[in-house]
Amino acid sequence: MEIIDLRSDTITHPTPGMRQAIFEAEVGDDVYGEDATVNRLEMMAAASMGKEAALLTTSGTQGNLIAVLTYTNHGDEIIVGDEAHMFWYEVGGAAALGGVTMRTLPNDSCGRLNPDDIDRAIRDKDIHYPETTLLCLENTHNRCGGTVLTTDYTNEVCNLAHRRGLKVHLDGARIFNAAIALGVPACALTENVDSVSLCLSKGLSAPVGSLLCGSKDSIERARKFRKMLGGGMRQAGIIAAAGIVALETMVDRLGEDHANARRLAQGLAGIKGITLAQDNIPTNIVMFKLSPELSAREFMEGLEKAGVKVGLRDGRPFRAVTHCMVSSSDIDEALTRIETVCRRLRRRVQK
Ligand code: TLP
Repeated sequence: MEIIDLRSDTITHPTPGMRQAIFEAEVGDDVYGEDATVNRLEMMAAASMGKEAALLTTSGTQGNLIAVLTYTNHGDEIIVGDEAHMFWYEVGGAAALGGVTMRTLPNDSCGRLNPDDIDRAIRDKDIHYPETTLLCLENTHNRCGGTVLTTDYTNEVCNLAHRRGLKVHLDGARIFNAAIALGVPACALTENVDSVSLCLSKGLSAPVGSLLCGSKDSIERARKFRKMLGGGMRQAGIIAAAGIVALETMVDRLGEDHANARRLAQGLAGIKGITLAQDNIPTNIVMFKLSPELSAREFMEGLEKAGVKVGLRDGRPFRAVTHCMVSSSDIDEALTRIETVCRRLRRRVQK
């Protein structure tokens, strides 16, 4: 039985083209700035985000943390959404290693922060207060179900933050999903942010790596923090080679993942015992819930046996993520298996 793994797009493997590029990669010592493949990837990423420079980081988590270190001083306060990946899933690194407090504001169902809330949360100058120095956004928004922030919204909150003297960092782990969903170039979504961290190892299927993109000065500062965190890699062209193939070949196909996510959502909505936990499915993430009489643990056990993997965390809705390793027929097969598991659970409850 073939396992259909919908836990995350991070489970994707490098494509044959990536493996070939890794094999042939020209390398050098990147701490000396001498890895031509890393340099090329960083230039490509910067160009795609409309920024002057970029820095290859080991992960999205590292890229976000480096952005915090770059734009803040110890003791500052940063504003993040209460559903932000940076707040939930990055081990509190901003606080532990950056020495900043995270002021959370409610994310709405689209992953937005209310501009008035932001305005109110920014601290005045007062001897009692920490300095508010950074606003963090997320696009697409993971915990809000792969929702997208539009260009207009992003520009509006960037202008507000800049007017009040803050920098803006965008967690753009899935920024290309947002761009494809909106039909705009990715750089339109990043024009006014000071930095953006994009991931190669999610929907783009590369094995490792993210890129922090920003101004030349900020990336120079960021490079030093990457070294401090132990992220100064040597012949990293091995990683970057796959990243170049990812940027060249895997962006335009993301629409297929979005179509498969909609197909999955439509199918799930038709299964008795399941309801969708979001109104629409803009990208590749589908959140869904079980009727209260069905047990989440038994559902997960049933799925495991049936060879379907989905995500479940913190008592939240289930999460299914589409990616290039699942086809539309895999989605149909997953739906058949999920339906069977649900039917069995319902029967057990009725007995
Ligand atoms: N998200 C992972 C898990 O950590 C939850 C996933 O499976 O979705 N920003 C966003 C919006 C992310 O979704 C992730 C990964 C990251 C940052 C961190 O990236 P990595 O895993 O490369 O550190």
